Amino acid sequence: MVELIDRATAECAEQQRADLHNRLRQIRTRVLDPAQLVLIVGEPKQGKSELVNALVNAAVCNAGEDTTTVVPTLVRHSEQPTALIVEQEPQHGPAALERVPVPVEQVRERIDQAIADGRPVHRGEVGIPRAVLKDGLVLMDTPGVGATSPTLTTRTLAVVAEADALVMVSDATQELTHNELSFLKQVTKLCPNIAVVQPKTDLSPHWRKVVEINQKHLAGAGISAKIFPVSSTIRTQAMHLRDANLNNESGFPQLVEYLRGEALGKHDQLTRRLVAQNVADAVDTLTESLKTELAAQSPRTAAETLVELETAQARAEDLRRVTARWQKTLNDGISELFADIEFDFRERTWAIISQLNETLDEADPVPIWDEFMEWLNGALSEAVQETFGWLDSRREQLRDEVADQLREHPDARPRLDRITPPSPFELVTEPKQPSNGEYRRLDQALTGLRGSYGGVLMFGLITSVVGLPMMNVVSISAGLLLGSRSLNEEKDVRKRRRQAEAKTAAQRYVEQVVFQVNKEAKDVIRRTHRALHQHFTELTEEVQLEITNAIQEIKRSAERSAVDREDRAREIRRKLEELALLRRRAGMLTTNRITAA
Ligand SMILES: Nc1nc2c(ncn2[C@@H]2O[C@H](COP(=O)(O)OP(=O)(O)OP(=O)(O)O)[C@@H](O)[C@H]2O)c(=O)[nH]1
Ligand SMILES: [Mg+2]
Repeated sequence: MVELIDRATAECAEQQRADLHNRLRQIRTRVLDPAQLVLIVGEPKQGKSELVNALVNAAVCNAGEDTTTVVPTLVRHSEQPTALIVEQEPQHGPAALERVPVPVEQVRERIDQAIADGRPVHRGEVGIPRAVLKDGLVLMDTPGVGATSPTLTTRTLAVVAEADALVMVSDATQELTHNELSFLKQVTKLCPNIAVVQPKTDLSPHWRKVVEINQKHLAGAGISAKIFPVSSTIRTQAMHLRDANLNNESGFPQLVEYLRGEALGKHDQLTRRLVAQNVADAVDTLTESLKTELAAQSPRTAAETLVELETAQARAEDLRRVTARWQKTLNDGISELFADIEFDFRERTWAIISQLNETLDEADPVPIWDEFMEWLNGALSEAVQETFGWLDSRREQLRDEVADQLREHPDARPRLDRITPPSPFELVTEPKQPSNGEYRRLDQALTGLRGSYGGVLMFGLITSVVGLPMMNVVSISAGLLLGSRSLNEEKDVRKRRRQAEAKTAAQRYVEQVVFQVNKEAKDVIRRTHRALHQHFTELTEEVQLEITNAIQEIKRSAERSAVDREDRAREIRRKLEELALLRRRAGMLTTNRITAA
């Protein structure tokens, strides 16, 4: 296996693929390392640390109701008991680690002390002589994940990828939570070798029920993991009393058998799969890029070169035609917009003006003035909105028309920001309410008097013929009648004058708004023209450059000597054969163990 990795690594180095090269180096270290790492993970306070202690029958990890594991502890086999505190030394580079030896029986206190002193503790490492660990089993107690802080989860996840097997601890007092299940789902992708351990069976009378429910949960989530119900407390007691029955009762023998048998047994198979997968991946990537290069090496005949050159030149010619066409479309479209926009808004205001005239022909403008202006402004802003909405869609239409002509870039439509319709009313002064609204009482009295005076005089003279005095019932009545009539006439004249004045003012106002709106709209059109022109010019230039480069490349390649190319092609073909062989061997690693070994 190692030789296979080395061959593949060498090929990667030769093809200057540092990424593939590094990955294979990592795999190599893992294959050579006899240690098989089993990570003990789970939510806080489930009994992870206690489980490790019970497994190795030594209090190497800090466990208890009031202690929380903050840094991982690694427990491996060693003839002599040893303990280390591994500290990160950032001043010696980001990955530099320093190992501080400590007496094994003090390891828990020393780690706590170091953390309390603010030292950058990375993990603890304990080596003890235990049969369980003899075949290279390495246990790692980890800080609780999930509930307390999500960063712990990410840190643990990074380690999970390195682990050979995973033991998820969730105590037997409670079924697996939603969080625990989703954590399991997440980690199966990184490490398919998983067991669920449920400690504290001594505390939970219903642990069998819990295990049964959890089996269903796991099946439902599509996770294939065995469940081991155990009691760390009973195991510790059994070890102390050397009582085999009690040990059986603790559930640990099955767990130990699993860890030493299945987890370790599978290790070899997993490593094979890992190596096969990664070597195959690397070889495939190399093959692919070599094939591409080989295709480029095939010597072109003079005729082929000529055809290619002609195609490229035809493209250039085509581009020139297309450029002329889109420029014409854009310019025509813009001039049309200029003409249309002027007419569009004016047409919308005609309806407003005719309604305005109608209103002011009938009503006296003075009492309704405020209401009238509110209506007028409302109608005008509605018209402005409509005009600019229309302008927006016309701009998009024009952009699409131009873009359609650039077939080389069918999706090359610039985004046009929506125009915010202007508010022209700020630039135009509102018309004032018509003057002479007030008709003073004294003036009214005088006008009435003037009318009645004539009436009295006229009818007084007529009635005086029949001998009545100048001032009589008839002449006075006639005076009153004529007086009120001339008063009414005068009021009417004044009202009409006000109406005429109001109409002129309102129409002038509308004219000014029209002027401002047209000015704004034309500005928008001018800006659109500039933006579209710039965008499409850039696009055309890009295509132009691409074509020029292609033509140059064709010429260069035609000049390159055919002999050189033939040499390189031969070399590539030879490499490809070698890679194919390597690929076959990687495949055999998982199908046929004897030949691969
Ligand atoms: N009765 C009983 N108590 C247990 C068992 N396993 C763990 N405990 C107790 O549960 C508590 C938590 O155990 P720990 O091993 O510290 O839990 P942990 O998962 O390491 O906790 P964190 O490191 O804080 O995440 C301790 O008080 C243990 O004594 C068990 O099998 N039976
Ligand atoms: Mg712990």
